[in-house]
Amino acid sequence: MSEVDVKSPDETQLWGAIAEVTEAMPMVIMRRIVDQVLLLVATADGAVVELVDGDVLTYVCAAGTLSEHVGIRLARAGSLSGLAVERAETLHCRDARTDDRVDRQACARVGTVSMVCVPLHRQGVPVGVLKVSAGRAHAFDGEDVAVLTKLADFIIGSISAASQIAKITHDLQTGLEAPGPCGEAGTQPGTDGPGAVSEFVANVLRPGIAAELAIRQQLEAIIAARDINILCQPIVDLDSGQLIAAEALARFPGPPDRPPDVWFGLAHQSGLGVPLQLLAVELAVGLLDELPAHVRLCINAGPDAILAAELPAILEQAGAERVVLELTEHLEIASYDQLRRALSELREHGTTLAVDDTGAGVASMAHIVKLAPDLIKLDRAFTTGIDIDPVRRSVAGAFVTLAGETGANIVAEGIETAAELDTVRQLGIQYGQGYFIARPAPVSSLVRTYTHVRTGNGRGQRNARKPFQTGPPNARQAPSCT
Ligand code: G
Ligand code: MN
Repeated sequence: MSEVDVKSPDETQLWGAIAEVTEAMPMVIMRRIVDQVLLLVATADGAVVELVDGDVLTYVCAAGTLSEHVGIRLARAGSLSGLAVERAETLHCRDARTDDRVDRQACARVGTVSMVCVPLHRQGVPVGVLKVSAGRAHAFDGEDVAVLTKLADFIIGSISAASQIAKITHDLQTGLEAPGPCGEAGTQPGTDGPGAVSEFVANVLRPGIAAELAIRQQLEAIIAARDINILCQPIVDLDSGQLIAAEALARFPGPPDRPPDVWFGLAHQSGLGVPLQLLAVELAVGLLDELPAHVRLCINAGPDAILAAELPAILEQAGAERVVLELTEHLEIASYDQLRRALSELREHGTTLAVDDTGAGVASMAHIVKLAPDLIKLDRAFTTGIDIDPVRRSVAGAFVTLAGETGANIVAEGIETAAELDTVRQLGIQYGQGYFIARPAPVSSLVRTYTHVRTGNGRGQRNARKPFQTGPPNARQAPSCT
């Protein structure tokens, strides 16, 4: 397995990210201004920043009742905004229907009856207007006018600063790219080059952005090189010790050494959650050939991966009917209907469903109720110390009942001691997984050793029920296990 280099994101990516932030900045600031103004002046129902464009004022950013009018252009002449800009003075209109200074037609069009227009000037040059409006007369008082007037400098300062930063950053980039007058690169000696500068700028504008990009690059490299190692951990019948299934567990190359759930979490944040999960699924099903034909392969998948259009084809390649998808808890389910539809397509091809980490959170209970899984994987939290804790025993017992009533099989995860194994078996849990039985290992070593797994006294196959084959209820497609 090749090591992934942990280095800073490359120059173009960093500048690209900076451009994304800076281009959006003046707009983001104006958006925040209009939103906050609506909160500040409680009687306002609309707020807008209008910018001067020759003889016209354009609504560039608006909130509340004015938000639907973004983009409209109104003549400066004959409007209260235009007059406020011209006089460089805050103007207050108590009733637009009787006020000669306003453009009545325009007011009627946008539903404004009273308003305050605050001119925005930069170094004496008119830039635009901040206007708050209301659909009723006399909505504002002298105090509103005073507060808004006081804020004008701050508002124009924020908008100009954002625009200026965008310009300076652009100039800085072009300066660094172009060679200096004597042919030297545009960086100062003693710095770490344009990479360090762009990283500095990026991190000032949006803290952590360079680190995010570096992680994204790492993930892209992992996906491109298909650099995930899949280990398998046996799931056995606790009575017979027979290997029933194996859970495929992804392990990622370092450095840095991160647990798989952290990698998948980072991938999700970077927008690469689905491709990374699908790669793990694809690599896992590739191991099916190496496992005995009766052994199922349990593969973890979030709801987003289950909904991915590519998943059925990936499973089809290698024997969908031997795959058990373990639905993980980490992401919220946007629509159970949608998920059920995707699952029923997968179930038609014989793939079965497990609910992973059951009991760890409330989501797993909803999954069981709404998705009728074929298999319930009882979270390690219940297994740990189950032999000495009556509460854990009673909760586990309740899940055994639930599984029985819904026709699902049940696996105890995380069995670490003989006493835990004995206890879960006594509670009627038929299948188990955990370090006491075997640690995750390469598939070849699992195949070599699974017959020697420790499962207590190995009482033989007492239970006639076939592994993971569920009862007849509802639409489940129980594949045959030989
Ligand atoms: O959430 P899920 O059940 O898929 O998590 C499986 C993880 O639990 C794997 O990373 C695996 O290495 C780990 N694991 C498996 N068996 C045990 C166990 O007995 N004890 C502990 N602490 N971890 C285990
Ligand atoms: Mn799992």
